[in-house]
Amino acid sequence: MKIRIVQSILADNTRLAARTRELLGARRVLAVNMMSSPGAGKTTVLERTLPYLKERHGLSAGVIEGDVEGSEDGLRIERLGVPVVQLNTRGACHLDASMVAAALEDLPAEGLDLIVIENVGNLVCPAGFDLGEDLRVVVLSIPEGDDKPSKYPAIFKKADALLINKIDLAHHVRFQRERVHAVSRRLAPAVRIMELAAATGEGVAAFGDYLAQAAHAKKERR
Ligand SMILES: Nc1nc2c(ncn2[C@@H]2O[C@H](COP(=O)(O)OP(=O)(O)O)[C@@H](O)[C@H]2O)c(=O)[nH]1
Ligand SMILES: [Mg+2]
Repeated sequence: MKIRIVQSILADNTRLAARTRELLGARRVLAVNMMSSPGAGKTTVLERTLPYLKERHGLSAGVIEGDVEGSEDGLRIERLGVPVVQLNTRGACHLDASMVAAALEDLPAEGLDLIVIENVGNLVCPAGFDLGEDLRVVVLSIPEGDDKPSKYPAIFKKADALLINKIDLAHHVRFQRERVHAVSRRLAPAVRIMELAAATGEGVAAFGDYLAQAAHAKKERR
């Protein structure tokens, strides 16, 4: 019985995610699902990257913030002048497609080139839920340790891009970057790995350019 219930929820999720993909496909808006453990730097990456996308590439973003409670991250994004919807899952450790579909109704239907969904901080639960995104970006920060891709393979396996954040702390923490590169490439051979320090801005342009290229590619898709 329990298994049937789980299957029906997942089937529903897949259907809703497909609908979102269709909607954003018609609008030619790129959707990005950003995942990491709590504190890896997702919001800081957005605070740096969204202004860069606007200034360098003329691209406008909207953001969906997923948190268990609170609106701190939503307020951080709002301060950038970027349209944002804050979701509270009240205990759930991931966003699902129905939450994202509801949040989309509160973002402008016109004028956005991309939508970034900041998932609930967790390296396990978000891996199982398609939100209708085009790109999955996983952020791993140096202080979390270089063993995370081997210990939480599911999320790294589905990553289109891996951001290794907080490289400014590399001298203080034992972290073998080569190990992370090797394991994540074994899990996801096509993954694009970028190293950055969102706090200082180092490497942010490369990630911004990567998103800009994907957003332009979606616009030109027939
Ligand atoms: N040293 C350092 N700290 C960072 C960097 N990026 C984010 N942080 C800090 O890490 C903490 C968590 O960042 P936040 O963006 O809120 O992470 P999130 O929970 O993944 O959204 C904050 O104190 C940030 O200032 C970085 O590149 N270097
Ligand atoms: Mg955050």
